[in-house]
Amino acid sequence: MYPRLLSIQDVSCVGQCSLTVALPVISACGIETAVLPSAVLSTHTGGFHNYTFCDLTAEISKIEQGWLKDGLKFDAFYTGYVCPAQIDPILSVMKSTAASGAVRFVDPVMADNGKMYPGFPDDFPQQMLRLCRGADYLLPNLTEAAFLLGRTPVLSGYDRAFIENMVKDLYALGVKNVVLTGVSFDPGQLGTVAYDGSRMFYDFNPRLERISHGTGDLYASVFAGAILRGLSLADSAALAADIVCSAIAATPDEHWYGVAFEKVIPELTQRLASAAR
Ligand code: PXL
Repeated sequence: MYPRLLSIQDVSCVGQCSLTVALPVISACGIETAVLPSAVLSTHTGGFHNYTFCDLTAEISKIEQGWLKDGLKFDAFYTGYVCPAQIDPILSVMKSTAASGAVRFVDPVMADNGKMYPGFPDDFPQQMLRLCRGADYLLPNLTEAAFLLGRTPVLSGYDRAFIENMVKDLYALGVKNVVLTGVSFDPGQLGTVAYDGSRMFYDFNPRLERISHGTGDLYASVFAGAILRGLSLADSAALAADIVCSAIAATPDEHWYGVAFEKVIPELTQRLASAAR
């Protein structure tokens, strides 16, 4: 099968996040990547101060109708940064255009470092939860995971039991696999835990001391591409983390607004090719 994925998130014209990462990265994984832009911003909201915002909610159902008339179907969906009013129209698109057995990746992009992103209302996690239920792969960071569960984020000082309970509670929301990012038991290491309902897979890398916007989007894009290329949950999570680390290391200091993922696309394609052998 040659899968076609639909990525639903914003276009931040400058800033290396969301669709400007997903489209090249998932395409480089050898997966046909279609896009449904949720909004167009001049830049992302993480550090730029003059961003414009054009909400494309009204376009979603028109686009859906066009696709239905053309008989288009998708084998996979990957949702990221979306607006609160878009949850229902997006659920409708995923229902009406899903090919049989379509896989859903949900990155509940809304918060980081204990705080909601600018412009999202406090009740957004309850809305986002509706998109998360039924996901094949749910990829929250620690802050998003806490908000989805209606809890106060705990960003340090936790132990394995705390993390594993949280991952099991996320799983119980009605998802098939959970990949929790931003987990750290040791200040020098940062990693993820993936859970398929029976096993927990930890993956850690040395923590790179840089604030990097768009790393979650790069992680989710590589992860989705790797899963669709047939890699296992644990291998996809580990590959995504390795690519994010390489991209951060390849990013010049003055390039504060995103990660220079372009430089690591050759590494990504080589890793996928050797995994297929
Ligand atoms: O990387 C997540 C993201 C996506 N889209 C927009 C954002 C952010 C994070 O700040 O602002 C518009």
